[in-house]
Amino acid sequence: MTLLVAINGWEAEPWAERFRRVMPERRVVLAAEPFDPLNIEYAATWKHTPHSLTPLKNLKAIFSLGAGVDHLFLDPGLPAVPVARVVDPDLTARMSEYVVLHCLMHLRQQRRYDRQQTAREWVDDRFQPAAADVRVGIMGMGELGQDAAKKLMAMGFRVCGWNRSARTIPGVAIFSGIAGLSDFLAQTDILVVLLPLTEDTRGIIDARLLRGLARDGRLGGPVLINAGRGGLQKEADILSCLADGTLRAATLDVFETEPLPANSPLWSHPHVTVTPHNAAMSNPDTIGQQIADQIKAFEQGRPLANRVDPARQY
Ligand code: NDP
Ligand code: OXD
Repeated sequence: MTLLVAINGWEAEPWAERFRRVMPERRVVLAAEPFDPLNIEYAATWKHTPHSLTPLKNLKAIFSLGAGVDHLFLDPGLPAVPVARVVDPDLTARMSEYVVLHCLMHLRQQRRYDRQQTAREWVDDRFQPAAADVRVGIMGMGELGQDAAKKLMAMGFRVCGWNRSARTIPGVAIFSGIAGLSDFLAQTDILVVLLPLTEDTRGIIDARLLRGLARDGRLGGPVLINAGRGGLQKEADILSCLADGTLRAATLDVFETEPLPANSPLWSHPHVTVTPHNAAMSNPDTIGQQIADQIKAFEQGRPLANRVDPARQY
């Protein structure tokens, strides 16, 4: 069997090299190389070129090399075979590092101290809120949201979550569906977005939603952290909410257009922290081995792990 590695936007060679090492009995080809489409039984992809998988008539499964699968469903020619995504403890831990780091940056006002250091200004603030005074609301209590919640609680933050379905998570009040959204927002000082991008969630982070965040928190105004997908947010609304005080600050890892265009006002906004969609990078070492194991199990007749539901798109 042959595995096709079809990647745009990331370096493909380290993935092919890793797959060759962990599945020496199989052929691994890059999309840029010549290959017979009828020999391909598996495809491992990140933002593959739309329609490029359509000729793979013997394809048995597609593996997303990221946790998010919105890139797959952008392809109208996606073959109707099972799709699996990444669920990886390494990736999950990286995302929680990012979320905890940026919640603490906002709690401890680190961007302001950076500016003060540049200006050589000594301002002695004695009365800073503690993590226990701050409420973090996580939209998307899946693999990533649940781990981030645990680690935020270990730091002392008060955490609640918003999900599609109801679920019980010790120590975390869970709100579900559109019916639960306004109560969730009303008790959130720092909004952490870890939702997948689907037809239901596209553009959900808009001015209306941001106006629903708590106004009585200890940070002097609500804060947004989005590490889910750029398509979830309306950047013009984020900027207007920062301008009129609806939002105090934002940390954004993902953007409507990536890379973030050089002329975006987000780059130079004093209350916006920009990171280049690397909150949690997929690691070929861990994920290459997982996909090799998944293929082996699948070929032994076991169900594909981390299967994506095409109807829900996550
Ligand atoms: P999961 O599928 O495990 O979790 C998704 C969660 O979102 C589920 O709890 C689900 O609720 C909830 N959800 C989905 N749709 C809705 C909706 N319409 N309303 C309310 N809740 C909804 O995904 P992960 O936690 O593994 O990953 C989340 C996202 O993080 C990825 O899709 C990807 O976009 C992003 N990501 C970003 C990275 C980065 O570097 N910036 C790295 C990795 C991932 P329910 O369980 O009830 O269905
Ligand atoms: C992912 C990502 O979905 O890196 O894994 O964005």
